[in-house]
Amino acid sequence: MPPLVVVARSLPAAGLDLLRDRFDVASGLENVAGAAAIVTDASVPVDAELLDAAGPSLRVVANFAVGYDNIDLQACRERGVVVTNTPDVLTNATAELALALMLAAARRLGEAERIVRRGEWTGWEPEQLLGRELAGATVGIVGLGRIGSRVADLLEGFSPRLLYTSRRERPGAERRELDELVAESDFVTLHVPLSAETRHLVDSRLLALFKPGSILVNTARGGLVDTEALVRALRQGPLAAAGLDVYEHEPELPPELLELENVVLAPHIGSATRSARDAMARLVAENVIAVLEGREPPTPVP
Ligand code: 8YV
Repeated sequence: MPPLVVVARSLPAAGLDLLRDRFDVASGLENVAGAAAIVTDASVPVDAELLDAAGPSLRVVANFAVGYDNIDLQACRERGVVVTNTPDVLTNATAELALALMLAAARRLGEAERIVRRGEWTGWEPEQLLGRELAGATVGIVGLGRIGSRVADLLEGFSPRLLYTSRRERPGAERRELDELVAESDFVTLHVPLSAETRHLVDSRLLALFKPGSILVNTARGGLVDTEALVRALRQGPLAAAGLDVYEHEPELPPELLELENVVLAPHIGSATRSARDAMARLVAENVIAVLEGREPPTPVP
């Protein structure tokens, strides 16, 4: 009998076909007993209970995501289960969405589109929907890892003044402590993983330090931001606007956020391009195949 691979939700054919060629593939966590591999994504919590439901046959949890805050790594380690993720292949797609949200929030695109769709556009107005320009602005990148660095590369044509928080150095950009970065930036974009240390990194204390009229973009994880404090900062300042792709309790969004005109809301689509999702799916399959064939997987989580 080939090993059982259980796909918790779904996986694009680019990866699924590779798995089906070699293994017995089932979908749905109700089939997890006896699985050698589980394919999860960011919306699937992986805890001791799930690992024990799979049982001692389980060798790998392959996350269809670069972020792995949904996985209890300690519980996996204790059971000798390897965890893998999908870095690199979604870096550009996610960085492009961060730029899209910066521009959309700055140019009030959501609000503008709603006016047109409601049939409320009565003609060109000299001072309607005035926004701000990204070119020449000060952009603060929180976390200069793969995605944050790609955002910095993509921003080059806008000739921004770039600030960042990170251990690494970036020539041509200035390193700052987080408090200083938010106080100086016109745009702040988040690119750090969610962990116990970074949960509510952007809280009411930090939001009070943001530059008046600035814009916050979050394509990382909703838990990085205290949503209630964010709503207050969007209503009363100092934030002029926000562009969000991720939320604290996805897919639930607080009604206060939905009512605000100055926030652009996307449904967690950072990596949602055909090429990125296919490459992620292939990498998931390569990780599963490597572990089940007794090899080192290409992208293990450390
Ligand atoms: C995933 C993401 O598509 O990779 C991540 O960490 O947030 C997205 O690219 C999504 O989380 C589903 O796993």
